Amino acid sequence: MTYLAKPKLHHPALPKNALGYTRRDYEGAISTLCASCGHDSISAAIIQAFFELSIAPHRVAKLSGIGCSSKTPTYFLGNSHGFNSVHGRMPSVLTGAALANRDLIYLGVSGDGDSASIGLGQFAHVLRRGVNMVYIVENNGVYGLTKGQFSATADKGSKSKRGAANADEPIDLVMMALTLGASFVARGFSGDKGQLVPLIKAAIEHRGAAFLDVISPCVAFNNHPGSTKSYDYVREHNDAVNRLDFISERAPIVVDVPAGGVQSVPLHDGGTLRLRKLHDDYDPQDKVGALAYLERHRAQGEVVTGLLYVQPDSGDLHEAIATVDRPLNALSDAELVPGSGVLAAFNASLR
Ligand SMILES: Cc1ncc(C[n+]2csc(CCOP(=O)(O)OP(=O)(O)O)c2C)c(N)n1
Ligand code: SF4
Ligand SMILES: [Mg+2]
Repeated sequence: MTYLAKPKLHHPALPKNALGYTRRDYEGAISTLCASCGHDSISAAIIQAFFELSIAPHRVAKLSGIGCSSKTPTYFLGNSHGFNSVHGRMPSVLTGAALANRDLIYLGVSGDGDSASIGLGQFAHVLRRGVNMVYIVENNGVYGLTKGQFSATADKGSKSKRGAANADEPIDLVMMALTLGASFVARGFSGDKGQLVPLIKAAIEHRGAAFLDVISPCVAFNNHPGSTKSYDYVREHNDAVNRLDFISERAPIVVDVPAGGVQSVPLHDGGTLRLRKLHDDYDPQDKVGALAYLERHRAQGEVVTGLLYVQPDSGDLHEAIATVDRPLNALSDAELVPGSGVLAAFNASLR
C-alpha cells in the first residue's frame, strides 16, 4: 500500500485533549484517495471523534478489508494497531482479535462492496454475535477501487457514469443490521460532519455491535446526475431523524438544549446520548418502528440519517460466551495450561 508520511511539526498552540494530545496525534499518513472523495471526510470525522473522547491511540485496533474505503485506516490513527485483511474478511479477523484482547477498542472499516457483496456472510455473523466494535461501511454504491462497477447497495435504476441503469434490487445494510441484531444502528453522510462525529463517538462508547452506514460519494465514478449516492442527491433527499449530542462521563460537554423534544438515552458504560428529535414520532429504542420508518421513507426516495436504533443495556460476545475477563496475553502460563486434572474434569463435564 502506498502512503505519504506527514510532517510531524505542528503549531504549539493547537488545542489539546485530556491526555495532552493534539488532533495531529490522531492523524495518519497523507491520503492517496481522489481529491474530494467522501471517504477522506469520514477519516477526518474518526480523527475528531477519538481526539474529542481523549482515547489513547494505542488502545485502538483498526481493521479493514479491500477497497478505497478499506485503505483509509492508513490515513487516520497512525499510532494505533492496524490490520488490512482480505476482501470481505475483516469481520472474522476482527472477531478473533477482539476475543484475544478485550481491552482494545475495535474499529472495523469496510466498503459496500467489501460488506454487501463478497463479505455479506461475514457482515451478518459479526453483527448477530454482538462483537464489541464499531463497524463503519463507507457506502458509495460502487466498487471504487476497481473502477466503478455497481455494488449491491446501488439503487435499482440508478445510473453508472457511462449511463447504464442498475437492474438489481439494492441491499440496505441498515435494515439488515437491524434484523441481524446489531444493538446500535445509525446512518450518516460524509458531507455532514456535525452529525457524523457525535454518531461515531456514541458508537465507540456503545457496548456490543455498533453499525454505522455512512453514505460517501465516490467523486470519480458515482457523483453524477442519475446516481443516488451523489453529494447532490443525498443533500436533497436526506431526512435526519434526530440530531445527536454525545456526552461522555469522562468529559462532560455542555450543550445548549432547546426547550422540549429532547430525549436522554443512558449507555452501558456510563455515557449518555442526548437526542434532539426532529420528528416527534421517532423513538430510537423501537426496532419495529425503525424498520417501518426506514421502509416508508425509502418508498418516498428519502435517505434517512441519524441514530436509528440503540439498545442501551446491550451485552456483547464476551458476555454471551463467558470469556475470561483479561486479555489472553495477560494470562500466566499456569492459567493458560492448568494441567491434566482440570482437562479431565472439563471433559467429564461434557459427557
Ligand atoms: C477476493 C477478491 N475479489 C475481488 C477483488 C477485487 N476488488 C478489489 S476492491 C473491490 C471492491 C471494492 O469496493 P468497496 O468495498 O465498495 O470499496 P470502495 O473502493 O468503493 O471504497 C474488488 C471487487 C479482490 N481484491 N479480492
Ligand atoms: S475511486 Fe472513488 S472511492 Fe476511490 S478514492 Fe476515488 S473517489 Fe474515492
Ligand atoms: Mg464502494
